[in-house]
Amino acid sequence: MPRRRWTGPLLSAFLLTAALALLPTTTAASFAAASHTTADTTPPRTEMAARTAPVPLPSLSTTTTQVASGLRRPTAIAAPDDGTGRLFITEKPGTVRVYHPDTGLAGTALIDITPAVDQSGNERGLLGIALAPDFADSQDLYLAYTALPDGAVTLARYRLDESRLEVLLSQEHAEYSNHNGGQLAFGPDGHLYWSIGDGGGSADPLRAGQRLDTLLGKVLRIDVNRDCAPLPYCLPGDNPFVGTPGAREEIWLYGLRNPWRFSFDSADGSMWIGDVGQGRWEEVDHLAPGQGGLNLGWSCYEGLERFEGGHCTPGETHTEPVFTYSPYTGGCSVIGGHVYRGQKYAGLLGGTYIATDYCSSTVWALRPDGSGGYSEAEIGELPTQVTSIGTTVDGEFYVVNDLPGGLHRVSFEQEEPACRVDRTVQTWGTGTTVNLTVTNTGSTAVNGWTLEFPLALGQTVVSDWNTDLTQGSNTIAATNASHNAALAPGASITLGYLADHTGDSAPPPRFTLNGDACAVGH
Ligand SMILES: [Ca+2]
Repeated sequence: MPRRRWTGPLLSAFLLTAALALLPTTTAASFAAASHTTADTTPPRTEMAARTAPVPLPSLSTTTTQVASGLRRPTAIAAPDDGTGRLFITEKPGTVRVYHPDTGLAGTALIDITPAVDQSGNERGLLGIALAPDFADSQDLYLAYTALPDGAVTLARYRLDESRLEVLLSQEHAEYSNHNGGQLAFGPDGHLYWSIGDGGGSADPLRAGQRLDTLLGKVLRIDVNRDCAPLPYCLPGDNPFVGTPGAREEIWLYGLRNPWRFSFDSADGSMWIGDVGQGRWEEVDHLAPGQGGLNLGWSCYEGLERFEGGHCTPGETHTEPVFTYSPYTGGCSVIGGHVYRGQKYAGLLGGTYIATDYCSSTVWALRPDGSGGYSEAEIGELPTQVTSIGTTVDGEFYVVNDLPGGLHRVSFEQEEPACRVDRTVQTWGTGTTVNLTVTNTGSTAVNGWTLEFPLALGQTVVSDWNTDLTQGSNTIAATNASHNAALAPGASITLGYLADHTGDSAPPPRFTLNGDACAVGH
């Protein structure tokens, strides 16, 4: 009979951090990689991924170098394609700052629209920026912000050479201060895409996600290169709801909660969205180029799970995320990133999508696995409170982080993990049995080990084998038994446990062996 010292799951102190999150979820829930169901709309791009990124995802690691400080709650990064090598960085109060690798962060703001910006609450402010494709000539850029006096989410053109702000489109958003969305990006079709959250509060009280008569809970698509009076922009004729009675014709995608960050893959035009979850699931969506009119589920679904108390429309088809995780063990809000298409690390992660989480700072690498699903791995950590991953004109990555106010250059390298854990899981009713095969993939022998990993929300270990296992708040520490303390290079041992669960039976998503992160098999 194994010794039992389990204290049962407790919510961890990260709730305090979550309260500060720019994109907070409302409760803590457990952190675990979920299944990676492939939606019908997944683009067939596996050949390119396999050709350009031969390094297995678990062999990648991420490092960052801080290059600037003193930013005031930075929210987004844009790179003008004008030969200057600059980065533009938005700050929540309503300013845009300029960074150049040779001269650093300019002290004076390039743009200041603070008189127009409602920056009250944690999530309101200047949130997004996109540069016109012809910015070098036109000096036009686009800003997404919450506007005074009522917090309306607003899209405006800013004419840099005239310092003139011209509002194009706004959506009333007075009731709650959270879930403003805020990403702006030009698609491969030259149209401008803008994400707006569901109007805020909790559990979609406005039922916005599934409604087509509101811009809340949507990604919009408009043509800002022309105007169609009385509109200061035009509605692309192939927008999915053009001519649909009662629908807003700007809508491109619906069923979103708070799509804080999305991006287009510059190689294939597919769209990646990080949609911030409520309490149980954060998600990443991947949509084929030109796929408008899709219903991404909220608030009928949160991630892959039916959302209790949500609003469903009978007969609707939902496009599932390609990656979900539960924030219980340290995350809170997904921060969608980009597919790496730069040169410097092309041999390591070309074609790989990188995302993170505001609270856990975990770096996730995702890419199609060649058989209809997605491979994923955790490949290190970014600095705390990253709000945006941005790219240079050449596709290299930078991040900004919120309250620390820093700008960081991101680097990648190949680093073989010293250990690998393969998981065998059997789940039934309210129980799950997990066997973990731990392999020493390093070059030095291990004598005495502790394997640490998180448990999903509501899981409680009942018994263990081949280990002496202790359950803390939501973390397991499994130490060697007397007969399996030695682990020679290349050798494996198997240990396991039986746990009760209350609905989330996901196996542990990550492991450390004596403090070193392990690759995770299946
Ligand atoms: Ca969804």
